Amino acid sequence: MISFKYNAVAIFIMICSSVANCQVSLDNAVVTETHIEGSRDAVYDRSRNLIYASISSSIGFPNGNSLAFIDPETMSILKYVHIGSEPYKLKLSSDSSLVYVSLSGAYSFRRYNLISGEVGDLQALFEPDPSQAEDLAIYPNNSEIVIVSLNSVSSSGNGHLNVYDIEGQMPIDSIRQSNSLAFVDQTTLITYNSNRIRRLIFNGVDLIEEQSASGLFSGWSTRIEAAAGLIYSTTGAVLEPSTLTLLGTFAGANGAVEPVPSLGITYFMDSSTLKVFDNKSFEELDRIELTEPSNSPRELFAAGTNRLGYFRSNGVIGIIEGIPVPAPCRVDLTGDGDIDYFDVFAFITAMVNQDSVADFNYDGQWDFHDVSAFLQSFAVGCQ
Ligand SMILES: [Ca+2]
Ligand SMILES: [Ca+2]
Repeated sequence: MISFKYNAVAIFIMICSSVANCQVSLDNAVVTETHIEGSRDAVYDRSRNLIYASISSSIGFPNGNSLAFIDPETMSILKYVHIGSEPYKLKLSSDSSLVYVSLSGAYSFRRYNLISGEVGDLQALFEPDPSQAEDLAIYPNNSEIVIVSLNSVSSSGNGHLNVYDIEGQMPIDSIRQSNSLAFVDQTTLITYNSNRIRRLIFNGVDLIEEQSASGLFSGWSTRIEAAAGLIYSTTGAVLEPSTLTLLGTFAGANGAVEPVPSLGITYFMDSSTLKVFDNKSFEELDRIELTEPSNSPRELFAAGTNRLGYFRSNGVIGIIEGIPVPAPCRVDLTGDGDIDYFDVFAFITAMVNQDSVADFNYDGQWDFHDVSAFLQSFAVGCQ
């Protein structure tokens, strides 16, 4: 593992729509890049303060074909869990209970249960030819149900959607041309394909297309993300999902995106530059140039308080510290954006099961101190 750290060069640009956002600065950013051998994707678990990376067979026995657990503070690998042939895309459920792992060598996916440590059954992907998962969207109302965009070996990326529950594929008519997927609320799924956006409703039984629109933004490799009820694209476009209309486009934005709606800002990162934008004016607030540019990041994600993480396709995981990112909302245990009775119930269950999501002070014990910390966070709420 090779790791290096450097201070990025900051360039401040005085364009902002509010006094608060005029203070958004990347001047104190510290970038640490670590090559995680064999890694093909990475996600952050806000409840456990861990990064999970999918590790290919290329690193050999015994750690190839695994899920790696990484400490974002030190970037050390805590453990590997054997997961199957050529793990690739990862998705974490909003309640932090399951990681979905697509297995491109086995044309399948499986669930890994973060509470029990159980490796779920292989679920083969056919449409009807063997397929790989191009994207996965976990149903917010039930983490065991997932909608998968299939990429068949016989045709490239036509975005055929299948739905799977714990028993296997559900008898639901597929919808095509949906390559990048994002739930904007409990039941509304937005999908994107080269230049067409669709709004689908999934109620756990049926998947129904409500509306589609084209020409709002385009590109084969463009992807979408949802945050605070809006859709953000890697082109810089922001979309109102209820009407499929464009709200605006961040000027000069491109690359992996991480919206931070609670601070009114959005980050974008390309091969060499991290930029931060104002969500109201769509103007750039600040940027840093990385001194070691390389492959464009495929993912940009919040990785704890004042910390972003990114994943490059060459297996590099980067951490940028000292920039505005709010503390993760750990008290929202159900991950639905509301702090309520259901989170209290989830906390009690997690305490009884000695699940790490309930270890609020990270000391490996489940006691009064965690209850106290949880109640304090519950009273304060989240940003
Ligand atoms: Ca909640
Ligand atoms: Ca504890």
